[in-house]
Amino acid sequence: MSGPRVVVLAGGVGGAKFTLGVREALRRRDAPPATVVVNTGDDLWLSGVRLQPDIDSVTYALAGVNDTGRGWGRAGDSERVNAELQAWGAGWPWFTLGDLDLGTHLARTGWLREGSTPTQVLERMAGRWELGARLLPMTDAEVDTIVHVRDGDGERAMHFQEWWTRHRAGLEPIRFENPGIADAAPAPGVAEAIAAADVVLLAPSNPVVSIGPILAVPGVREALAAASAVVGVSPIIGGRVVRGMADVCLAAIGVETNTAAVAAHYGARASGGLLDAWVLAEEDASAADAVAAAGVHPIVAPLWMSDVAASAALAEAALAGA
Ligand code: FO1
Repeated sequence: MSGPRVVVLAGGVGGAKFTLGVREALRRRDAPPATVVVNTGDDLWLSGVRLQPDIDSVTYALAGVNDTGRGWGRAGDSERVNAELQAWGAGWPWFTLGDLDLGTHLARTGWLREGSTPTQVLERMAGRWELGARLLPMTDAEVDTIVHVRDGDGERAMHFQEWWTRHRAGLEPIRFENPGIADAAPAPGVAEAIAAADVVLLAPSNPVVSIGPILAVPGVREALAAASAVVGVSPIIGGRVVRGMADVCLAAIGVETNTAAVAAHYGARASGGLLDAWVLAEEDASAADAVAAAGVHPIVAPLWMSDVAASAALAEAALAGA
């Protein structure tokens, strides 16, 4: 096999779709499979089981068993156990645990309880399918994302999943934090893969709650500085977020919802930031000059990942930029 060694930093639905495209693009080049470093800030304990939504979204998508309509969980899932949990008053009434999905959470939780690390559990789970990529959690530490929201004159804190799935991001966030992350280490293989990569791709995932936690793991930024090239893909198309709540998250950290502002948030490598190049949507082509002025090479490309072919074309554009 020849071709570039690629690492993708990913989270959520955007990360999963983009990873499918990267796998396809690398297959065409006969390049080695990508290493995908996945956000674990979305993880939570619920009804005694450990959920890893972003890891599951990427795994299910690569395995071809994901629910493409909802964007999370397993295709064709049922909710019998969920109904029973609700009858017991267990879990969260606004949060659905599919039956097949629960099988994943039970298996994972059992292995964690038996002493396996999240990295070892993910390796075991990924071995069930021919995923065509190596998946790594960003860290083995539990660093679930907590959102601090305004509450009257004060503030209160809640898990990211409650803020998103219960309140649909409707409570104004003041800040996001991942308690314990300052003492966390990258999962085994993460820093090594990034430092050895020919190109690291930042998926068009939420810059604050998906890519943000990965970058906050001590050692990840240092590893990125050693990578040959770092190319980011804009999560903004035509001045809007494609889905999810990145606009609300960006506002909370003082970043405008436009592609040049997000590129500036990541920063140019030449001035202590991360990026060598930034892939932005054709709809935002007028922002290319601002991106270039910030020291980042702009690449204008179609950004809608409507199917695997479109995702692969986007991945090709990002790889070409490196
Ligand atoms: N999102 C929802 O909007 N409602 C749900 O009930 C829900 C359940 C759920 C269960 C397992 C899982 O892996 C993901 C789930 N999601 C649900 C998606 C999730 O909240 C977020 O979209 C991601 O964490 C953001 O990337």
